Amino acid sequence: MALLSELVEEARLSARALKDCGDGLFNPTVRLGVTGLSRAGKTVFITALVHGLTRGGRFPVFESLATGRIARARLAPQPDDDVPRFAYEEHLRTLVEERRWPNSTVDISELRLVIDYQRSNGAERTLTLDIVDYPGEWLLDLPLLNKTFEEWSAESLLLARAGPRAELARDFLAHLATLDPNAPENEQTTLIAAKLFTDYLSACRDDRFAMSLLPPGRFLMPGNLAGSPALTFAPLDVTEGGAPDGSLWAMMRRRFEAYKDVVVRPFFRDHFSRLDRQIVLVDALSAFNAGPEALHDLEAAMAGILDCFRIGRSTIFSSLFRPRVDRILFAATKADHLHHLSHDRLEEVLRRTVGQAVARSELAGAAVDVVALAAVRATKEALVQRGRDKLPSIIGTPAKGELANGEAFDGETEVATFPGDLPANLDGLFEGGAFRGLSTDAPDKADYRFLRFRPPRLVRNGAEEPALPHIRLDRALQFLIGDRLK
Ligand SMILES: Nc1nc2c(ncn2[C@@H]2O[C@H](COP(=O)(O)OP(=O)(O)OP(=O)(O)O)[C@@H](O)[C@H]2O)c(=O)[nH]1
Ligand SMILES: [Mg+2]
Repeated sequence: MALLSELVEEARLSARALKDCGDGLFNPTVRLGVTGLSRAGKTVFITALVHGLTRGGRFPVFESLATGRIARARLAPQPDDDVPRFAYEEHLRTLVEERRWPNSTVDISELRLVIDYQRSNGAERTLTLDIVDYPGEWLLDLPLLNKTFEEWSAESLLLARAGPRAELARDFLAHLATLDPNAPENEQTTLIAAKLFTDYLSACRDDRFAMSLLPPGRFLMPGNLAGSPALTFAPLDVTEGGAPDGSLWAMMRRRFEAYKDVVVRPFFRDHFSRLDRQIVLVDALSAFNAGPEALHDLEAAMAGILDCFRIGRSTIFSSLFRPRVDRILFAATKADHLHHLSHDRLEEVLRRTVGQAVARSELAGAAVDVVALAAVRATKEALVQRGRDKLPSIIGTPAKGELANGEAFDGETEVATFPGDLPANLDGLFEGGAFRGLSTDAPDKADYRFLRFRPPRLVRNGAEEPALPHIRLDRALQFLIGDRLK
C-alpha cells in the first residue's frame, strides 16, 4: 500500500518536473522559496525585495542592478492557478503610506517578476523570478515523513518534559498520564488531548518563550483543516510495536499518518520539491529577548530545517526527485534593532546556530550562507551622551503600546534607545543561565529588550516613489540570484 502510494507520488512529481523543465527551456526561471517561522519577516522581506527590484532600490552590492545591467523588472501573472497571489501592492501601501507593518499571513502565496537584463557580454536576456512565500512551520513538518507515530511521540514527549517547556506542557502531561494507549479508542479523550497539546505548542510560541521547534505546524495554523481528524491527535507514551485494533493508540497512529498524507506530502510535492533557491528568515532577536533556552530551541529548529534539504536528497523519495535547491541563505532579520557595530555579531550568532546543523547534515551540492539584514530599516543611528559615555544608540518610533521602563509609547514619538550589544564571545550563550530573558525574569531584568519600531517615515522627492531603506538586502539578493544574472 505504502509502496503504491509512493509510486503514484513519484509519477506526479516526475510529470511536474518535466513540465517545469520544459517551461524553463524557453524561459529561464528561478523559483525562490522565502520561508521563516511566523513573524520572522517574510512578508516585509518580499515586499521590500520586489519594490527594490521594480523601482530600482539602492543596492550597491547587487552587482547587476548597481552596474546598470538590469533594464527593468516588472510583475507578471504567476504560473500556478491554485496558489494565492502575494498581495504586494496592499502590503506596500500599508508600509509606505500608513507606516504600519503588513498584517500576518498564514498561507502560501506566490508572485512572478520578470527581469530584463543585459548579460556581461552584452546579450539581452530575461530571467523570470517566481517568489514563493510559505510558513516555516510547514518546512518543519517535513521530517515527520520519515518518522513513525511512536518515534514522533517519543521525541515530542522528551521535548515537552524538559526545560521551560515542562511547565507549559503541564496540563497536557497531566492528561496524558490518565490515558491508556491500549484502551478502546475514544473521540472525546482524543479531542481533549489534541486541544491541550495545541495549547502547549501555542504557549511555547508566546513572545516570552519564543520557541521555534513546534511540529506539527498545522496545529498552530490549521487553515481549512481546523477540526478535521487529521489534526486531532497527540503524542502518547508508547514504544514501537503493535497497537491493538480499535485502541486509542491505533487511532492516534492512523491520524498521524493521515496528517502526513493530507498535509505534509502534498506540500513536499507541490511546493518544496520545485524550489531552486531558498532563503530562511530567522528572528534571532526575539530569541534573545526570551532567553538562552529560546536560542537553544532555535538551533534545534535550524537543524530540523537543514535536515529537510538533506532528507529530501536521500530518503523521502527516490534520488530522481530530490529537491533541486542549490543555494540556501539563512538571514537574521530585523538587524535595524541593533547598532551596526552588532550586525556582525548577529550574523555570527546565526552562523553558530546553523553551523553545527550544516556540519551534521552533509549538504551535498548546496551552497549555504548567512547574513544579518533588515528588509526595511526602521531606525537611524546616533551616539547618545549618557553621563561620561557616548553610547551607540538607535533612533526610531516605537510602536504604540511598546513598553520601556514602565512607560508606554504612543506610536508617534521618536526616541533614542540603547538596545544592548550582542556579546562578542558566543561560548556558552545557548546554555541555560547564560543571560537573562523574559522566560525566566521580569522585563526590566532581561539583558536584551528589543522594542518594535514603526516603519520609517519616507521623504518623497518630487513625484518619484521613495526607496525603502534597508540593511544588506542587496547582499542577500546577490547571493540568491546574482549568478543567474551574469
Ligand atoms: N524593524 C523591522 N521590523 C521588521 C522587519 N521585518 C519585519 N519586522 C517586524 O516583524 C513583524 C513580522 O513581519 P512579517 O513580514 O509580517 O513576518 P511574516 O514572517 O510574514 O509573519 P507571518 O505572516 O505572521 O508568518 C512585522 O510586523 C514587524 O514588526 C524589518 O526589516 N525591520
Ligand atoms: Mg507574512
